[in-house]
Amino acid sequence: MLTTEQIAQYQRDGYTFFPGFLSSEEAVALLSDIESICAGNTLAKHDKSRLEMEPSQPPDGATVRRVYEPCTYYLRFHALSESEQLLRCVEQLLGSNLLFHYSKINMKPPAIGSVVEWHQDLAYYPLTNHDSVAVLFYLDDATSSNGCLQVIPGCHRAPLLNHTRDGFFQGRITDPVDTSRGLYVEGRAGSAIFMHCMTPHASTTNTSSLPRRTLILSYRAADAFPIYVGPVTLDAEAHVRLVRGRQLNVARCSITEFPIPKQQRKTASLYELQEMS
Ligand SMILES: O=C(O)CCC(=O)C(=O)O
Repeated sequence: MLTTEQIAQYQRDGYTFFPGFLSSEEAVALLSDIESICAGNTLAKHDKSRLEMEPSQPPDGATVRRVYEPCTYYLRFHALSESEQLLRCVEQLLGSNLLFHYSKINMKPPAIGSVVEWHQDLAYYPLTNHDSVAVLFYLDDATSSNGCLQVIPGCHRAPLLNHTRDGFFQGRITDPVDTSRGLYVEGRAGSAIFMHCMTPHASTTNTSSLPRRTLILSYRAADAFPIYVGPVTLDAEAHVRLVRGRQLNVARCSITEFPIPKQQRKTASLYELQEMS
């Protein structure tokens, strides 16, 4: 369960930190599954439906930067996404009717781990309200030198920041970002961060010799319905499932205007989109 202080921090700052959410055995078991999932893939020959490689490596390089939708495809990740301990925390933030939305693993490998530019998650998938949370699990110790998450606290109540240039969605905030207000959220392997979908966040390249693998799961309230912005909405909905309570038939609309993330071309991930920008 989240403590009263953690819930208050989430509401005030747009994120909260939960040290030791996973035991070290659980983190190690997830890491060992990740090794098996990634094994045998190279830049030249890999399963594009399951993962994405770091682009700056030779064709036979085996460095993966993202695993897509682990909670759909792999048992241990699926079990975590429906674990009582996790759903109880999400329920404390979003209420009792909950949809699982999507999952991913950002590998941030040593020395080359790709940068994630400042962005707000909701800009990618407009919903009828803001009740959507990302839960980030550090599977390695994460520090500012291996690219831990950075957040700007307290911005989640303000209107969405601009992510568009020349009419097209860039996947990153395109107006100047006041990074002096940014915080590094450092934490040990097994820690979890509960982050509001409107919280601006980023992470730097991994310049260290240590990996920073992070598993990210997203949930939303069952009355947060997607706004259709094109085929990308269908892709974003492909992994949605009810995990708590019941399906709702009435959309709760607390957002009256929303910029449509119009894509210039289809991209595989946030990384590709931000690199193109
Ligand atoms: O991996 C990170 O540091 C942040 C990831 C993120 O914001 C994302 O993948 O949307």
